[in-house]
Amino acid sequence: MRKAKKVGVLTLLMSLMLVTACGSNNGATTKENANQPDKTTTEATVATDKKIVFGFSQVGAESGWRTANTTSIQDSAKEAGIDLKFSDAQQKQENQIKALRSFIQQKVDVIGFSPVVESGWDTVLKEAKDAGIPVILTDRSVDSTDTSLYVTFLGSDFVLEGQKAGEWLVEEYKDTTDQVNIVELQGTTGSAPAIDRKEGFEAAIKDHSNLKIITSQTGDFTRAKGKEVMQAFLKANKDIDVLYAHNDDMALGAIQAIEAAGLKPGVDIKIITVDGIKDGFQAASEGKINFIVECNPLFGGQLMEAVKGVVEGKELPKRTVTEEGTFTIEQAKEALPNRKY
Ligand code: GZL
Repeated sequence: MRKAKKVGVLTLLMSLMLVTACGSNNGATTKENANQPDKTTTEATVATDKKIVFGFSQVGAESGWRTANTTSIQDSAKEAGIDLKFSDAQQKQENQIKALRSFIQQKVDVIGFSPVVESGWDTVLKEAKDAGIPVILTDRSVDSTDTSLYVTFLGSDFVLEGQKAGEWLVEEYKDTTDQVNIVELQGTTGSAPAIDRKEGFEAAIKDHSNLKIITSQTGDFTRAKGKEVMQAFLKANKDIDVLYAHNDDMALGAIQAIEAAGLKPGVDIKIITVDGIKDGFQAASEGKINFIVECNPLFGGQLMEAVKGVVEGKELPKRTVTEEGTFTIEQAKEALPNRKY
């Protein structure tokens, strides 16, 4: 009898425990009950605060700027306690589209990406919108006319960067009417920085007819391609006065070609570049680059604030421009020890 009684009490206790466990859904906060304001869910939500899941598709690892940008994003996600799903597209749009679709399938909380080129995003951005996943653009923008497809765009003003480069050149040659032959190494064809840096530079020099872009070609933002294209420029043009490179990496590749041709970079051929990576500052401090327009990749912290803001339902500005400066040879020498990337 006593044994039977014990079993009865035990069964009763176990059934009680079972009911309690189910009632509090084991502390897990699922999406559907996360918004129910009942006490159990609130406690469960607070007690097991779900980490924000942020899917980010990066252009690639083509330049020192990009590497610094990736480090900034990954470190900032860790500091912010955000679960970062990171994908490197190796500079291919189809890889970025694949990554965005995978993030949609994973039902991440927010999607971010730096579009390798401006066009061809409407379809996948509509898929994200239909899935109710907000999208943040960083670094480069898209040419979509439907700005409801993304919440905000955080990045530099590339037209202004090109303008700053052109304005330095106008100042540098203000005392001559001789023709100044300029060769241009463009960034990735179709990318916002390549399109806009060209536009800004041309606008700044347009009233100075002696400042002539005699040839312009993409070096795809890489050192190897920058060197290769500069070799071709040198072969085809005997009298080059200035190189305008859309980023430091192409300029650094071009410097190798200029030196191999027996010419002095920064002296025989003046060099203007954009980004401001440490290697660029090093070359400038040696007098091989004459003017650097900074393009700041260290916006990881601002990006994570934007991700949190979106999740909290905050109103974000459609456009946030990153702060950046310019550096002559003397200024680069001074700044080099403190450069972070
Ligand atoms: C600019 C960024 C560009 C850099 C390059 O914000 O998109 O891409 O200027 C990088 O170095 O490859």
